[in-house]
Amino acid sequence: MRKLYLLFISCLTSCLLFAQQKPNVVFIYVDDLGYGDLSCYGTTKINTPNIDKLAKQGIRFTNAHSTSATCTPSRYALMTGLYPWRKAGTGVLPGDAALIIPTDKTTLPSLFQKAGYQTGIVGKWHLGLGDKREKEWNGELKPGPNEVGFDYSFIFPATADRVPTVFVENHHVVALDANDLIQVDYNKKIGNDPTGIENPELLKMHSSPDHGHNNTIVNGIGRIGYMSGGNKARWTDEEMPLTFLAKAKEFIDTNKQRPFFLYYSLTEPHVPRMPSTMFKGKSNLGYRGDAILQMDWAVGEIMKQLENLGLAKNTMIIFSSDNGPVLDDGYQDEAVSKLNGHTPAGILRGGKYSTFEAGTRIPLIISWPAKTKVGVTKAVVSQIDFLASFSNLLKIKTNTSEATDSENMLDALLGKTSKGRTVLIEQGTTSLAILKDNWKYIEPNNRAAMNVLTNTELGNNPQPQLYDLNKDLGERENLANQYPKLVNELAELLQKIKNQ
Ligand code: NG6
Ligand code: CA
Repeated sequence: MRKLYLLFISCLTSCLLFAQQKPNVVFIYVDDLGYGDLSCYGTTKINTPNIDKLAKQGIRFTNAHSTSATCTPSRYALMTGLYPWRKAGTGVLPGDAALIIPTDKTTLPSLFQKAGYQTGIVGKWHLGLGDKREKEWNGELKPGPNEVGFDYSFIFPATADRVPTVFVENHHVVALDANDLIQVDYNKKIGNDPTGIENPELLKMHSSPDHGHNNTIVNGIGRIGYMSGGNKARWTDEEMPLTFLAKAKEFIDTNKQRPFFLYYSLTEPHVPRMPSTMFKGKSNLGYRGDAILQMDWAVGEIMKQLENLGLAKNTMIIFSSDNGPVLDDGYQDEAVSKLNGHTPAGILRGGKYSTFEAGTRIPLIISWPAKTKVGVTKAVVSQIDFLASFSNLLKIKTNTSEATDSENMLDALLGKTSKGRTVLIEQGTTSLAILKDNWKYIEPNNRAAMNVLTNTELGNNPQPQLYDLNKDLGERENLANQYPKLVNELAELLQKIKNQ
């Protein structure tokens, strides 16, 4: 009897110990930040002291990737552990799209829920809401983040440049007025609100020629799509990051006694860039640079809060971006004219939308002072791997038919090994590439070589492309003709993975 009792006590102690060791996780996901946009990644034109501090106390990855060169597919992969190009309808979503994440499968947040965490999302969502496009914005918006694993959600539905420009907290638009109901339409003008195309004199920031972004004007900025009503609910761009930061901090504070997973998804430096007054003009690089400083400040505020609450040591902070950088993405915000020699993609070629490296090779920093080693790693990891890696860390098994593209990279993520993935697929806007042993093959593609609107090289070429990233990270010398065997091998492997 006594033996049984002792066994029980020792089990209990180890359970409690494990419970204590479970780290809180704050996943900070920023929007359109490039490989060369942070001072810890080498830029001398922007100073990001808070993110640099995070890098100093953790691991900084030089070969980390989002799955895709735009937002929705990268976020789809993060949530599901599946490559987005396997499923139609995972491209950049309109602001009234239906939810594209299945509600009956394991997702990254539901994994944390199963492990006893409180889970929350604050910030950009862009994975759809409800089960159809025609939505009752004034009612219960469901299914959404709360149905795929988040106990708490405070989001905006799509992008900052798409209507409706409102916050949604747990199924409901925040500050909705029953006498001023919201209507949204992506095909035709709705209601009487002025639009960028009809009333350019009302704009405080003009859209770039040919980009669109000239539908309903909200806060002096033309958006994509039309909305009417909800005037009290509409956000002010200058305030929005402060609102998100306050909500993120509130979530941390509410859950300080138990393990929590916070997905804090910032809009910076995505367009429209309209930073808070305290950051306007601070970077000397225009609003894009100012937005990056604002983002760095918000990261610092979260770090400070965790320290003040005594949670810093056992909280893992992950910092990353959903895709590469872009300068002119729709508004005349001086991102190009005030660039001042800054290179948002660092030495990489391409940018947002591109199959070249700058599309998906993004900054990734992981700091968990209690566990992670400190340093810089070349391990190849993808954001799609978080699901399998956390499944391993939290000891929560997923069904073998789920998250099948996600690989357990826990040791690499914690800096215990520099061995990452051997193979990775990169998704540009219209073509795929495969990375293996630092050789990169881009499949031939007849689509345009340039996104002329954004002035980005897309990486499309009717001929196969092969680059040796060990020697040529800038993808300048196409070696496909010199290594036809390797080209075939990689093309076949890509095909095989596509068919899996
Ligand atoms: C594009 C928008 C761009 C941006 C992007 C989504 C045009 C011409 N451009 O279609 O401004 O909103 O979608 O960005 O409409 S993402 O980071 O959310 O993928
Ligand atoms: Ca993005």
